[in-house]
Amino acid sequence: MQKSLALKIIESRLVEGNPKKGQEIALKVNQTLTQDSTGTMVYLQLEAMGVNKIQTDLSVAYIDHNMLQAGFENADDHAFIQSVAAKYGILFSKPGNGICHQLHLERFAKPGDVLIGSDSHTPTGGGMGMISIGAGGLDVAIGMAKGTYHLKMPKIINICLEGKRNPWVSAKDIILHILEKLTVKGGVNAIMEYSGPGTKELSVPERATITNMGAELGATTSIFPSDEITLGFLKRQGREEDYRPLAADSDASYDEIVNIDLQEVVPSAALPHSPDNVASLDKIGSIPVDQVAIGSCTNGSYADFMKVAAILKGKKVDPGVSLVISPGSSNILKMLAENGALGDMIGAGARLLEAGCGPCIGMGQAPKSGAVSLRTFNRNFKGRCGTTDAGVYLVSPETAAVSAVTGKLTNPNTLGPEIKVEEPDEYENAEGYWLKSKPKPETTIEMGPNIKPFPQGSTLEDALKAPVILQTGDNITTDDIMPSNATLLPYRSNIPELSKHCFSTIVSDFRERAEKAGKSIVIGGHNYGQGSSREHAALVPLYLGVRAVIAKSFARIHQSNLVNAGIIPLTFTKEKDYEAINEGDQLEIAGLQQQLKAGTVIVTNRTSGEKFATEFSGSSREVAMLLAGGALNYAAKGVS
Ligand code: MIC
Ligand code: SF4
Repeated sequence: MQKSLALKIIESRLVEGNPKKGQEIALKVNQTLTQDSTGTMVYLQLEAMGVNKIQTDLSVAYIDHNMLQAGFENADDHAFIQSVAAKYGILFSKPGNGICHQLHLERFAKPGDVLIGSDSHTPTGGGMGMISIGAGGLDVAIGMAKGTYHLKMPKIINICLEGKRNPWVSAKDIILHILEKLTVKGGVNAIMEYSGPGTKELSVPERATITNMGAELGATTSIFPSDEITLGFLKRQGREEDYRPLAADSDASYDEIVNIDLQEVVPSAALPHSPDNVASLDKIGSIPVDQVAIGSCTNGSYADFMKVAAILKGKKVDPGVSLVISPGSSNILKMLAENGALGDMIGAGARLLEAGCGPCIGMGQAPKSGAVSLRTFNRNFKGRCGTTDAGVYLVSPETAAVSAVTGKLTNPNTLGPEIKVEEPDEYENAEGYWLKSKPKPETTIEMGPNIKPFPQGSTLEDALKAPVILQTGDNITTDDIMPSNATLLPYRSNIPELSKHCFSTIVSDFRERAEKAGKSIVIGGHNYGQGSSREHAALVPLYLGVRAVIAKSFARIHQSNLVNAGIIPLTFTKEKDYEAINEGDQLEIAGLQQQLKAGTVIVTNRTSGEKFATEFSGSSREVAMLLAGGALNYAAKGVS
């Protein structure tokens, strides 16, 4: 059989199972990355596992999310992570160095390797021909401890890029076009493998923009071939030795093929409040804009900012617009400062933030009430920017920059000939923010007062009787389940405090409902738990007594996080049974352990008297985890 690139890499790193679609496999993990807002939990779990030595070739702990230090909490988390990094010899990236995905692409992504990261945008590394997968924190902790990662073998979808793009069509417009076509569910349980002549049109940072937003398709990961363009990028990064040419066989077989004609792609935006709500700029029209934010792990590259600077040079930001810029890494910031581009942006009236996630995760720069905010980011879920009634439009850096000047949504093609930016001969490699050391097992772990023990599941009871305390619609995000913003991110290591805000975008009294019920069940629609990898969206419900979530379908990472936490994720066998359930209904499951092993779980609705069937789609290993009360209890039993 002619093989896809993804299958070739998976086979080369396979340690368990048969890579057939839907079957559980385990891969050797070469690299891990964590960021601080999920990292505190990862390292608390690593410590709880009593690990002596980590098993990866490289593990990196980045501080990039919780950068506002309005109180001691974030700084305490940073100190905690720094001390754990020293203990295990994990490379530590200090605050200010930049966003994990941007830095990892620059310095460490390696064609053919396997990376797992406690952040859903880890697939950014796919731009470099590596299998890089976003995972829950506990999976990353286990990845470090055991050097392996379990997943269900995804289907492999080939996205064939054909034709030549038109002037002013950016990589962002290409992925928005794919999102419009495939939707936020289009990549669930799939690897998106790019091929075709159109790939030769794209630099590594542009490929990374596309693989980054594969997360918004719900994909397990996305990957580009490793070719002469990859080699060029690695040379500029001074690490040519990491290059390996990698591609699919010429007649590789795929589960699905999607052809994209680049000629058809036009400058576009994702309208509020979903990344797949895409329309062309011409169709949306020139709506007035209040805020423009440029940066993030999607569009924080050197070339992105050089284009922005070229558009802004000698001009002035519109009086009604607040333009905020946050380059993806300190290396990029330094280059922009040294070559004058930063001066051009500041001269036009841009507000400069440090290199980090910043406004993308609502850490400051919440727009004004009812604002239209154009962002070069990847998610525009309601309220994520910090202002519930603001509308966020996801756009390319070129569209963002020209609109900042005109004060209204503007197609960059109105600027005339396209601005082309060459990559520099040599990328910067600022050493000042990295802390490298050999493992120092004697290191004292710094635990500030905000760091509280995390909840753990208990052995599964054989009968569950609990009320439905919430019924949600489709596409509920982890930002809905456990919102994140400048007020809440400081509590990522304090589950009791976070629990006050669980589901607060949907109902104001979820915690009260849960406390009243003791044990409870949540009902969801399709794609339940899409978005981030944050396991807090499972740990907080666990803490509040949620024992099962029954949904029409789940997003991949969240489903694993539920199992890891010891909450049972079940899917309706017949979707129409969702309609027959009401909040407050008492549900009962008898013989739970046996039923889970069999894969079909019958639920009795004691309120209506009806019975309905649900499925558990996990592996036998995951059943064993649920029986043990979650992944940590399971690991403690000495099984992998
Ligand atoms: C996000 O973009 O939603 C985040 C914040 O990076 C999350 C991680 C988190 O919640 O800490 C993600 O994408 O996984
Ligand atoms: Fe950071 Fe935003 Fe990227 Fe998440 S999506 S890693 S918050 S820049």
